[in-house]
Amino acid sequence: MKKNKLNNPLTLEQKIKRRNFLSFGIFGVLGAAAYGSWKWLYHSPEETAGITAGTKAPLRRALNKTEIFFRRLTFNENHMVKTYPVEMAAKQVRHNSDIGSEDEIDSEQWQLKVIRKDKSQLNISLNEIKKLQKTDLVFDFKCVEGWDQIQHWGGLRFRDFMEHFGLEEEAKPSYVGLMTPDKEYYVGIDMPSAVHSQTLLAYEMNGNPLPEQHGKPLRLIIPVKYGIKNLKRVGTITFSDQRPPDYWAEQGYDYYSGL
Ligand SMILES: Nc1nc2c(c(=O)[nH]1)N[C@H]1C(S)=C(S)[C@@H](COP(=O)(O)O)O[C@H]1N2
Ligand SMILES: [Mo]
Repeated sequence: MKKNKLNNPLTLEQKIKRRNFLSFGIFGVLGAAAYGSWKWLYHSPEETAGITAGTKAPLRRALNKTEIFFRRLTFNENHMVKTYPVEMAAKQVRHNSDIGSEDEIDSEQWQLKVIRKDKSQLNISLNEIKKLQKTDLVFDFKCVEGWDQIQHWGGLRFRDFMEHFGLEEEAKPSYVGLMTPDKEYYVGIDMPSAVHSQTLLAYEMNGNPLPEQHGKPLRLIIPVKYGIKNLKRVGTITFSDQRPPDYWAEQGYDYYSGL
């Protein structure tokens, strides 16, 4: 006992007290820091309205950085979505919501509006699009609601569309925005996914013109993304470095919605 005391001047009880003091002290400091950070986040401004579901700006910045990190890690322009023999495509094609594409439409009257970088507008008819090289694609279409189906679509590759209509300057911004003619449904697509070689401006399903409920006369088919991004009945296409408005992202769904 005596020897012990000489080696270590603190008694066991004193040691425990000191440890307790230290642990509670650290606990308190960390707790205060956590509370401070929460308060800071709580009082920091909301993110820009109308693009995503509405969180705090600093949190959204962090989420966006995380997203870009994983996109760089996983997205590869040379990576192709699996395709299937045409016989495997569904004859009874599943149908989902029709926001912005429920009314009847005359394909002859319809025109695709493209807003160029200099704000000038291109008006493109369906016939002009149909004259160009058609690409057929049979792939597994996936809806976030939990269904998928092998489907056969045909149309103009988005990248061929960009090239044919001289949209080189427009390919530089980070995003493409697509909207229905009535502006009721709209999506934002990151440029690498838009110019992916399996992304189509589709005007055919199972070799026939698109039926009303599948996006007549022209829809986006983007196999690297979930169904929500496959906008039916394209009216207007825009280009920007800021994220274009996105219908489901505004409801809290993932903006990127990639597979
Ligand atoms: N204009 C428009 N496009 C849309 C939608 C919509 O409601 N309106 N729904 C999306 C969703 S959630 C899915 S799963 C697919 C479904 O396409 P389909 O009806 O051809 O199966 O379209 C997408 N494109
Ligand atoms: Mo969907």
